[in-house]
Amino acid sequence: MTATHSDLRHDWTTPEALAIHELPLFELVDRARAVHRARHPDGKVQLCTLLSVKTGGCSEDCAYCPQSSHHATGQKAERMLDLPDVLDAAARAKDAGATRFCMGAAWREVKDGPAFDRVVDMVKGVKSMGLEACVTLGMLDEGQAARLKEAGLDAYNHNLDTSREAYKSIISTRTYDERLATLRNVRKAGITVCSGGIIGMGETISDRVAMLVELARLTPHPESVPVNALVRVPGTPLAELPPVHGVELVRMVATARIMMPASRVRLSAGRAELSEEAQLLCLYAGANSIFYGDKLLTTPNPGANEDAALLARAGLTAEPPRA
Ligand code: SAM
Ligand code: DTB
Ligand code: SF4
Repeated sequence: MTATHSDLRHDWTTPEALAIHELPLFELVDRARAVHRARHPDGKVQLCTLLSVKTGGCSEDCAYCPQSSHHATGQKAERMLDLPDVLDAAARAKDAGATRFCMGAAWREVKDGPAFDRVVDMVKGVKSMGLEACVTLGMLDEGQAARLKEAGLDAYNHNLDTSREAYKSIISTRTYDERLATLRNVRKAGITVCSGGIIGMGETISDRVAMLVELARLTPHPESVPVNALVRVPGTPLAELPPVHGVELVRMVATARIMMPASRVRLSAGRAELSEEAQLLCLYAGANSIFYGDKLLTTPNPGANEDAALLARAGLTAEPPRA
């Protein structure tokens, strides 16, 4: 299969995506690999480091999230980090080889005021260090998106998380359409869109591919698509669900790669419970980005040394810093 610009389609349907997702595994991986090689011939892996700049105490009831105040996870509401601490962490991430620094806040939405002003300063500071800057702050209006753009923000993460159908059983405090409205505001401001979801929350395979269809119907496609496996945090309503099998992640990554050929597909939360072989198969099947650093937002991630060793063993190289 030759991938050309005409392979960027926005008219995907769920049955069509399901047929791809359900192909025999090697057939699926072969197809995804062909798209991947045509579109991303350098084969480099983007390393993104996460930092939670405002942890816990969130008013939303997202069933998967350890930071929701609706669940007794033992995660305390902390005060927002100060600018110098964030910049220190960004410098450490850069030294360790990350090219993107992603800052998260446990907010339902951005509110104008001192906290948002501080985030704007964080973005400016991170950019001045030569790193790409990404934030994930909840819902955002057009004016706030424009301010972030002006500060130099490269990407805004806002996940659809699951299908429109399944969304209602995972979150009751906001709607799918609100999620899509924020993505429109981000796009309109000229910031690149990072949006993906989580598998392993009790959804059907149809829900998984329906989420990919929602993402692939966005025009343009999100530049980054994080594929997370649920991190089952004690105290959340989803804590007792069975773990995601590595092959399920491979299928999701490969299907995302085929549907959104030009996007970065990020193998995101859940790697700490995944074998190295399964991670490598995800990277082979189209993932070209990972979260890099000992911690995601509040839960553990493989250590930077472990990831460096994983890439080295496979002869994979990290994306170099931008000149
Ligand atoms: N509060 C903002 C929001 O919800 O958009 C930003 C931070 S929120 C923690 C960012 C994303 O992290 C969620 O959309 C979800 O996809 C992911 N996430 C949160 N908890 C997770 C978990 N236990 N396992 C996997 N992904 C998780
Ligand atoms: C994304 O898709 N996954 C990241 C990032 N975007 C913000 C967050 C994962 C969080 C996992 C649970 C935690 O560490 O709190
Ligand atoms: Fe709050 Fe975001 Fe967690 Fe939902 S996912 S509870 S909005 S921090």
